[in-house]
Amino acid sequence: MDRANDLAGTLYRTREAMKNSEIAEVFDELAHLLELRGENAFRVRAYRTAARSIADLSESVADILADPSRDLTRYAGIGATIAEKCKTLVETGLLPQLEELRTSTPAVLLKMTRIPGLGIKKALALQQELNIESLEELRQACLDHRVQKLKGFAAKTEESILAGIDIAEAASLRMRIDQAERLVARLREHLTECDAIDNIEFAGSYRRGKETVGDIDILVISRDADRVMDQLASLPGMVSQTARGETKMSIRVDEQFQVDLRVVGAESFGAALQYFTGSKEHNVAIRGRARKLGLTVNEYGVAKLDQPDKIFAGESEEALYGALGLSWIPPELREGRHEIEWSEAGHSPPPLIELKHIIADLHMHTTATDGSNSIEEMAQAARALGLQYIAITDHSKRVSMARGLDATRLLEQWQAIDAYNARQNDGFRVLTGIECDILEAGPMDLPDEVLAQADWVIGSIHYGQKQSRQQITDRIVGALTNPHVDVIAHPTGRLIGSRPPYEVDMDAVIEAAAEFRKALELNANPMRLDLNEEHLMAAVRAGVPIAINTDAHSTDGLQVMRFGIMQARRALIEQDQVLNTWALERLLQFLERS
Ligand code: DGT
Ligand code: CA
Ligand code: CA
Ligand code: ZN
Repeated sequence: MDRANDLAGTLYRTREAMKNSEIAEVFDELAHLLELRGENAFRVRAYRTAARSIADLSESVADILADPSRDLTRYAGIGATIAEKCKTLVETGLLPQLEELRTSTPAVLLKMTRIPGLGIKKALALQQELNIESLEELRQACLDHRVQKLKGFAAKTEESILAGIDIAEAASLRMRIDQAERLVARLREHLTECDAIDNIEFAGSYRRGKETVGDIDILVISRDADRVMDQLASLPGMVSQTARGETKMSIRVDEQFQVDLRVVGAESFGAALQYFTGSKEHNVAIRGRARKLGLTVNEYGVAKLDQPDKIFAGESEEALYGALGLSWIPPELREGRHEIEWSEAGHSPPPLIELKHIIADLHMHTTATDGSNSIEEMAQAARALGLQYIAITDHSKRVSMARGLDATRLLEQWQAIDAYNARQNDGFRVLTGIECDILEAGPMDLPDEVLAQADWVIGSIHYGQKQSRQQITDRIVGALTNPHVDVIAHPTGRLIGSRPPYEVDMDAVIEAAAEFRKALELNANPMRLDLNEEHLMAAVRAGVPIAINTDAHSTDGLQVMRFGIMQARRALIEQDQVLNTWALERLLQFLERS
């Protein structure tokens, strides 16, 4: 049998087939890179169209390909070339053309396009006309005012580029949690093929569920470190080795992600896992506690101070924490705050929210605006996830780019929702809702008498994000005083790694939410995770209920709830503080709409 086929066959069986959203992402990236290289605009557009249609398909590309009686090219936007690439992606998880483009595109161009507001054309012009080879050189060019002398660049553009360089630099340093998750899956799959490996854990900030991750820390149990390291070095894709010792190794993947590997024996796996999960602050506190007990802790286990060579309790984390008189501490709490005090005998940390507690999702879009699925499809997908009710919250008319709804279209949508509910007999309920813009001047985008008819009203800021702190705060607090507004979505507007939060006085917002008995959203999209941990803790302290929502724009988008749960757990949030864990009657009572 042909070896390539054989390999593809193996991968096909062991890998979870690529999801449509992942395939779409590949084509989007392909389009982006081709565009960066000044490729033919038709080709670029063809890939973008393909990405869009694949993301919108209601069936999985992998399933269609697996069925010999069906033909992927019969779907709109998918020609023979695209279909062939889909096949490669589904079978191997990789696209050689993309890998090659990634390596041959000047890294500085990629980095420049991460500068907010700097498009591809401007980035290319800067790179070519000023011979820019790094963000540092670009910064200097801005400081020397060489940028504003170029055609098409104003003094104001130069200023905003300068401000954006920090954001672009930070973005290229840390990966978002969803990127980390994908890299972890890729590493896990590849390492699992090596039979010298007895166990694998991913430690560090990834295990602690931080919203961004600096590098991936892999811990492996094996007696043959060399074979493990060879296996990691052979990871398919763009991999360069940056360091290799006897039991540890570092590699760089796709020119941007750092991965650290450590190989340990089974007898010290728990201690190593504890040590490399961190955080550094948590570990410092752990060592402090050990010393008070006359003990010492390191990555091999625990020992008495006067017998440092007699190491014990290294095999598991439970054993290690237990040896210090502590109960096991969930990784997402290990930040060196109060977790050690709680876990001292008798005090366990509060019972944290779990994904299974979530029975509703109260922020999502449909084809009426910029979503890719219908009300029925969103409801069906939510049901399949075990949810009991959802709210459909499309955009209001101000968001014209997404064909936001005016009162007439909104009322029509609500009629369709009523009709849908009337057809159900399993208790699942779709609430009528709206994501209503808080206009630049302050008022809501739709009249009160319309909002009054909704089950659930979200207030959101999408425009005028550059306004002053006072203006933005007044807008949000103003919305909270409107009796029909129930919640503020993504309250600070940040996009992780690409857009800073707007200037807003969150203390004032939280205070107003508490006073008017409103909720605040934790947007679970890994690009947002907004509110952040600190604001979540302050909100909960003030008694403000949190709505953890996906803001899904497709049925796939409903999957991101897990990222929100992780963020909430890190903020010590419990089930009862999350409004979409409440039975529908309780929610309606809270909303005074029952
Ligand atoms: P990251 O990668 O920046 O998102 O954050 P971490 O927490 O994954 O940090 P990393 O990768 O530098 O190190 C992984 C863990 O190893 C860290 O959480 C705790 C442990 N560790 C590393 N260096 C030190 C150190 O100098 N002292 C102590 N106590 N622990 C360390
Ligand atoms: Ca790390
Ligand atoms: Ca590391
Ligand atoms: Zn939304």
